[in-house]
Amino acid sequence: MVKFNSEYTHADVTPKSYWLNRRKLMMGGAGAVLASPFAGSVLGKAFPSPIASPYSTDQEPHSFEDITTYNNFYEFGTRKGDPAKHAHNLTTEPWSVKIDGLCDNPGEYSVHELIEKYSVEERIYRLRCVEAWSMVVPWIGFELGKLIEDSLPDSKAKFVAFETLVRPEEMVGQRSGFLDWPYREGLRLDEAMNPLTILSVGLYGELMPNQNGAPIRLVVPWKYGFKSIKSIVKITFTEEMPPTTWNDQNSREYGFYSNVNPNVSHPRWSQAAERVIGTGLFAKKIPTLMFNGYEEHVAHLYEGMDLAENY
Ligand SMILES: Nc1nc2c(c(=O)[nH]1)N[C@H]1C(S)=C(S)[C@@H](COP(=O)(O)O)O[C@H]1N2
Ligand SMILES: [Mo]
Repeated sequence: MVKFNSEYTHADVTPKSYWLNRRKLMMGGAGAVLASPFAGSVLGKAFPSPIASPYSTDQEPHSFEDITTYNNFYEFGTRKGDPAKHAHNLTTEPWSVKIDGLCDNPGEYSVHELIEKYSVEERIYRLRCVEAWSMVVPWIGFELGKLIEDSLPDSKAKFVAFETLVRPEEMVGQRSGFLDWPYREGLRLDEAMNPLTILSVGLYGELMPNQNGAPIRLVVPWKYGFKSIKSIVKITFTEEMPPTTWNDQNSREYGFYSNVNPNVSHPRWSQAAERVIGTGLFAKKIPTLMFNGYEEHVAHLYEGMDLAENY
């Protein structure tokens, strides 16, 4: 069922041995040392032997091809194949992320600086789109919480807002007004600090493919995919709940929280089950799990909240 990426056949390492290695690492519990990502590894990969995170699911990742050809990235068009067709036009170097708002240590960092500073690891997470499909992705990233701690948010900061680049010359979808650009997302500060929340800079050991949100994107595995904003240029600490793209576009269909919840239907379709990408349009759907299966790590964040009300 799982297809391995054909582009992943380096002369000296087969996909199979890569995964066997990873499994060995996980079982041995020992973290492999990550070579400097830009130092030119033997394998020619950006992240040749990433540390395997205990937060990873043990499900098999989807193929590189599935992950990079079936995308949502409206800056490059509204169809699933559009990002793979058009995202190569995006210049991702140089790139910096600005940290501002209610914090004592604002700043602006290049993606290289962030990768050097924070320990990058592999996080294999399920991604569940609000359109009721899912896939499993071997992300490379670091915990957003570490960057937040270093930014010293002040006591008034309650939320974190994110913004994607606006560059219509390179992002063909931004030449239309389909969404109100920039794409915006937000998290409550405690959600952003949860160790599951990562900023991702790659997948399958490589730097992030453009269609997946190069050079740096958010991944929040217990929320619907649209919360995981791509190609981030700004992170802002706020007191008020920040506006978010899909909530602005249609607040009846998309709430701020957007936690994966099989018991709360989208107004136009059920969220109780999902189609696993790559298994075919007519394959049987699988049941969707509360918080996308990450309940033990995040349920406490919503204690006392009505999750049908706060969708
Ligand atoms: N900037 C931006 N980020 C975005 C989107 C988008 O259109 N623009 N789409 C979101 C949606 S709906 C999903 S499901 C995921 C898809 O991520 P993937 O293409 O890497 O699977 O990206 C999210 N992040
Ligand atoms: Mo999505």
